[in-house]
Amino acid sequence: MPGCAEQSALVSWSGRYRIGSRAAGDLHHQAWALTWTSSSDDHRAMPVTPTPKIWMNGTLVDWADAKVHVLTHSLHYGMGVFEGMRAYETSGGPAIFRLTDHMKRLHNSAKILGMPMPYTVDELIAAAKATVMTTELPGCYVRPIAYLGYGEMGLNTLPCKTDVSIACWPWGAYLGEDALEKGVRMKISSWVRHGHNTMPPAAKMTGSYVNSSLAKVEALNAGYDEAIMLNAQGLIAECSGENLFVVRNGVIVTPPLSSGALEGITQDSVMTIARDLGFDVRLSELARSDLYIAEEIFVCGTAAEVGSVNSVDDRPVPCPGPITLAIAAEYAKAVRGQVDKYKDWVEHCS
Ligand code: PPE
Repeated sequence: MPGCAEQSALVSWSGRYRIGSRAAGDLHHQAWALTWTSSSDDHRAMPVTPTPKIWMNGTLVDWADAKVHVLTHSLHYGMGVFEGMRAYETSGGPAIFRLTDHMKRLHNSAKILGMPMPYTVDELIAAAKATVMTTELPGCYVRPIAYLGYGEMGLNTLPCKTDVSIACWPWGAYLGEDALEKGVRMKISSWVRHGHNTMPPAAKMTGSYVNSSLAKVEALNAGYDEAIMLNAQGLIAECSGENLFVVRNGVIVTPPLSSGALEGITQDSVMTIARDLGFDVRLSELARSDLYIAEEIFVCGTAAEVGSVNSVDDRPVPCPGPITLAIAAEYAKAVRGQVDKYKDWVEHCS
């Protein structure tokens, strides 16, 4: 405030927030204005680029017309389920990696939440392929979402109707272009991964991602790239948007669903690839100290693909590790239909 030097200083906090002036003399309210200064030129931004059509409840509508009402039930109460898939360029045109498995998981997520699904897995597969084809892009990110629509309010979801849409857009490297070679800086989050009796981690549901976003933003504001989340027992669950793998004594270990991890489709692909490459792979509990003394750590997910970790809580991790690089190279070929034994994972759109 002008004329109130003590209270007028703008304080930069972690270089990302600016804390504005406190109302002069108003010691009761201490109204600090907190202004988010991040902008879309931030390298961590993941902007959406429009494509021609979005599939909504059985119809391909123009991107600009794919709208919902502000009283859409899921917007208020967070009950929705979604998937993230990638369509890759292959010699046979665009193909969605493990499309059937993603749509089965979408159905399972809805079943866990007790949400009726108005479309079968096969109908959703056909819809996803048709939507990708409208983009005329060689590859893109594909986002199906099922949510409770307009017409009912209140916590009783039984009378609600499920709406489904599928959108596609080009989406770049989720953890940065050099995530594999240079690795990402990880921070153990102060936010605890939700438990099986709060928000079941087996369901990929919209509301759960509040937990992930809290962790992600905390990590970014502290100068890290990504967060590792512990479960209520203090064991490693996963990252805000990826599964985590740790190499110790030559063995590759990743936390299971029971530790609070999503049963990642990339995680499953990576386990198969790693075994086929001759590595010993286990689904097992991990403690944070396993991370600090790991030989290699990598993360994986549909959006992130395979990325290296270069440190956890400022303890350096050897990076990029040879096992990580070998798996990442095979994964990059598999998703593009270049590895015969994984060709069933590559589901062509035309
Ligand atoms: N854990 C979490 C919490 C998660 O969100 C993902 C995917 C995974 C693990 C890996 O799952 P899978 O894609 O089946 O291998 N996260 C999706 C959403 C990212 C987003 O920001 O939105 C993704 O990678 O598409």
